[in-house]
Amino acid sequence: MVTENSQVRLARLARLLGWTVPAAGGAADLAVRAPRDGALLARLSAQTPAQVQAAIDAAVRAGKRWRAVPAPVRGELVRRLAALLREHKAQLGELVSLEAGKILGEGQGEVQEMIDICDFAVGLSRQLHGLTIASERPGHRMMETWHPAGVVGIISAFNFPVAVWSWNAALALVCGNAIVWKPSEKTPLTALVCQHLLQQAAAQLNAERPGCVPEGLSQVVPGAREAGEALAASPQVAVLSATGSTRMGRQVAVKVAERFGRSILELGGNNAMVVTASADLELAVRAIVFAAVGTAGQRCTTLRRLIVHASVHDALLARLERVYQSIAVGDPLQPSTLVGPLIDRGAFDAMQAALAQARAEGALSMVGGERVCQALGEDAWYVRPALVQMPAQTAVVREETFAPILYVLRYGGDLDEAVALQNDVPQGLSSAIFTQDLAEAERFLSAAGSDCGIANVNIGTSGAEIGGAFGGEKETGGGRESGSDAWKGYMRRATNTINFSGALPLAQGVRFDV
Ligand code: UN1
Repeated sequence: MVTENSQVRLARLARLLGWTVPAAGGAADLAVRAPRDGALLARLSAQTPAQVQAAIDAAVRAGKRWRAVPAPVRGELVRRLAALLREHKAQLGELVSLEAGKILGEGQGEVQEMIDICDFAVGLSRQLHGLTIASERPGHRMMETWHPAGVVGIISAFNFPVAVWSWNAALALVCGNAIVWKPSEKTPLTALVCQHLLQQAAAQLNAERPGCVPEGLSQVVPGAREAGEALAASPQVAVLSATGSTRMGRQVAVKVAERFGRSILELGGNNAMVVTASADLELAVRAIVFAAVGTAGQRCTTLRRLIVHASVHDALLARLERVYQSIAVGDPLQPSTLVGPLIDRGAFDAMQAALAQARAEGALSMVGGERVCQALGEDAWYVRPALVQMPAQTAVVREETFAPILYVLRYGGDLDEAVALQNDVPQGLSSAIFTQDLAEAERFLSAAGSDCGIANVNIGTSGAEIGGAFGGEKETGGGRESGSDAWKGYMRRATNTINFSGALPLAQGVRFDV
């Protein structure tokens, strides 16, 4: 049952956040809907390419001033943003649930992920380390220096409408860049709230240090495809970080490469878990269900393929079928719900098409997949997560369908067979193995094991922490965001050689006497 009308809830949250929902004006061609009941939340105007260019121009101007602010002071802006996020975690988390349809705990978790990356970035603001390098010439020193890249463009997806922005924004800002953000056209409201909080953080810092944060440092350009294309095409956008489908990434990557820009791509995943004969099945079931049906199967790290050893296959499948039939699907704002709605009708249609294809390709059994909770709204698209046993890794299994479908495959031989299946897809984001056998775990993590950017042992494929680099190989795009040394993607590297010898020896012993 839907308890509170979505518009009423939006108005209440906006009030608590001190933010005003934009009134429909101009073209008002972006209709924002609440996936939980299909209600219209707001109408915004999509930004035209000329408006996006104006935002980029303003960001270029701001970036030139921001790069001169010492990095630890830039960190102070992000520290203040983190404080505001802590203060408003409950409301922003709920707004994420309202606009993206994820359950309350996941909405809160997403804001926690923002806080975590902000904290990480604050520490980083005192650690943008270069190197010193031994020079082959006497009386010389070499070093490596990191400078801001310039303007960083961010294209984000509906499923993590705020956390993925923060991975990019927090790092880009401490690294000395200005940012221009095109949020998903399905979730622009949460983006506007983030911008509102960042502006508040900037005003606080400017009150203490007048003129520190330049006007226009952060721009949000709600829009559809044309707005993203304008970001990709502009030579003034030094780095473009794009999260979304492989189809979108392919277009963005080509456009950015054409002008020798840099892109950070975080695209589709087709994540698998190998369950070996020695696996702890109790633990595996819990990990599988969270990874496969959490966020209604709409994470890029969602578990989509299960590769199970023949000796435990039937027992595991029977346990999973029981859980799948009883899992709580419903209004994401009800605390007891575990699976909320799909984002929209398009997602539902794509899921049904994939299931029909799976049947045509010889599915051996299928549980779930049907539409449920129609009473919550005619334009609200809830499904029972689908568990589909397949005879082989057919065409549909090799594709990413952004919905809760878990394909189950059996392997009978040794681990090499399972790893070959796991790697035999175009995508390479996340992967996992459940095993109690140390040698199997190590083989899975070795160079001959999983070919993904993320490889886990005895945990699922999703729910990564911010401390590690996040991203994947092959059609996932190769980008790395978030922790580890991903910050280097937002900076340009300069190699410096300094001569304090009074002579002019040349490298490689070259003689050039004039
Ligand atoms: C995404 O789905 O785009 O690992 C990001 C996770 C989250 C991030 C997912 N921390 O599931």
